[in-house]
Amino acid sequence: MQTERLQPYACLRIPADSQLHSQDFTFGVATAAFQIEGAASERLESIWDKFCEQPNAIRDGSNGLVACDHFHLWEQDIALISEMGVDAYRFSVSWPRVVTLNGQPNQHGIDFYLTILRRLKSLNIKAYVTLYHWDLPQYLQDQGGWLNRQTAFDFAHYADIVSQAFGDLVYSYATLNEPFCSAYLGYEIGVHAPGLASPDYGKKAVHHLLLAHGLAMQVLRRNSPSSQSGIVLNFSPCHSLTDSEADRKAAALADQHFNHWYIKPILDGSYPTLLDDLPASQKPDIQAGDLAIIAAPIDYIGVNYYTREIYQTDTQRGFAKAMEKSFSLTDMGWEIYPQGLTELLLDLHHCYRLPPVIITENGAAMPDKIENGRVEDHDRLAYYQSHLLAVDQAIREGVDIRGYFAWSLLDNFEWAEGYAKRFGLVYVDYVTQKRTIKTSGLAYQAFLLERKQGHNNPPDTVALSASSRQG
Ligand code: GCO
Repeated sequence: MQTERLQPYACLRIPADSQLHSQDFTFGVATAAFQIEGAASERLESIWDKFCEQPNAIRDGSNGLVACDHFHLWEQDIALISEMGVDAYRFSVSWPRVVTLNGQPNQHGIDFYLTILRRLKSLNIKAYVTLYHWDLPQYLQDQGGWLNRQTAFDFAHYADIVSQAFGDLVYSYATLNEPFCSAYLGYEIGVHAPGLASPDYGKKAVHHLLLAHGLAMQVLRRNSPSSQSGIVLNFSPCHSLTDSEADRKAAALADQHFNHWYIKPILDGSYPTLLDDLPASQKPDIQAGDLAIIAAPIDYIGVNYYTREIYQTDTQRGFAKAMEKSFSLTDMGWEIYPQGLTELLLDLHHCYRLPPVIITENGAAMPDKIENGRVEDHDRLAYYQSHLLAVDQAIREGVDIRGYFAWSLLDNFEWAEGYAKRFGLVYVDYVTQKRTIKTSGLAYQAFLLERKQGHNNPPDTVALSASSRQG
C-alpha cells in the first residue's frame, strides 16, 4: 500500500554531532522574482522580457509572463514554505515591479512584497531579500544598463525605496545575486539578458555592479541597520585537465577571471593583478574612491555552488573549458561534484578574511517524472545529501558557515533553458499550476521538522541514506 509516509530511503542523514542540527544554523529555500512571479503586465518591462523575445535566446521559446504565477498564488506558496519547516525564505524583489518609469515608487508592487513579508513574520520565517536577481528595468538598459555608471546610482535609489518601505520586516538583504552572471553571461558572451557579447563589456559591467553593491550597502546601513546585509556570489572551483604546467596555469587564470574577480574587490578592496594585463579596451572605468565604497564591511557572504569546472590551456584566451566523459551529470549537464563545495569553502577561508558564510544556493536540475501524483527524485535527494555533508565537512575544518538554502523551492523559469530544466523541491505543472512536493522536498521537510523538535536522527527510520543507495 502506498501512503504519504516517507519511505525509509527518502531521508537526509546528517551525523548526529553536526552543526547543521544546531538551532542557530539557518535552513531555507530560495527563489527569484522573474523565475516565479509572472504577472508581467503589472510591472515595467525588464531586460529578461525583452531578451525572451529574441529568436533562439531561450531554448524552449518561453518567457516569464506567467512563470509559476506566484504573484497570484503566493499565499499557497508561502503556506508550502511554512509546512516545509524552514527557518528562512530567500526571494528577490523585482526592481521593475516597485518603480515607475521615472524611478519613483510603485506602491502596488511594494504592497505585494509587504504582504509577503508580513505573512512570513507571522509564520516566524526569516525574510532573506535579494535586491537584484538580474531583472533590470528595460528603460535603464536603454540608457546603457550596467555599462552606464549611472545605473549604480539608480540601483542605490531603488535600494532606498525598498528598504524604507520594508522597514524592519527584513532579516537579511543581499544587494546582488551573482554579478558574474549579470556581467559575464549578459554582457560578455550574451547568453543571458541583455544579450550583449563583447570581450570589452564584461569587466566594465562588473565594476558598475560592484559599485552598485557598495552604494546600496550605504543605503541599507542607514535605512535598515538591524538587517544582516551582504552580497551573494557564485563560485566554481577551477581544476586543470592534466597536471601539465600549462593546464594548471590555465585553471589558475580562469579562477582569477571567474571567482576572485568578484570577491577580492569586496573583501580586499582590489581587483586581482590580472587587471594590469587586460587590454585597454577591456579595462573597467575605476574612479577614485570606488574600491573603498565596494569594500565596505558586509555582515555575511552568500555562496552559491553547483559544480566545478575543468580547464585546459588555450592559445587564444589562455584557458578553455574541458570535459571528461565519465562524470555523472545533472540535467543541466553539470558535473555532480560535492567535494568541490568543501574545497571551495576551505580555499575562500584560507585566501580571505571571510565574514560569516551562508550557502545561499545549492541544488540540481534532474529529469523529473511525475507518476501517480509523485515525483521520486532520488537523484536530487542524493545531490542534497552529499552536498550537505560537504558543508558539514567545511564547518568541521573551521569555516564559519551559518546557513544553507536549497535552490529552489519550485520548478521555475531556468533563464536561457526556459521551463525544461527543473530545480524545485516542489514540482510545478505549468498548465494547471498545481504544486506537488517531490521526494527530495519531503526528505528536506522531514529533516527540518525533526530538527525543530530536537531529534538528530529519527530512531524509527532505519534508513539507507540516499548517498549509500548510489554507491
Ligand atoms: C543562479 C541563479 C538561479 C538559477 C540557479 C540554477 O545561480 O544561476 O541564482 O537563478 O536558477 O542557479 O541555474
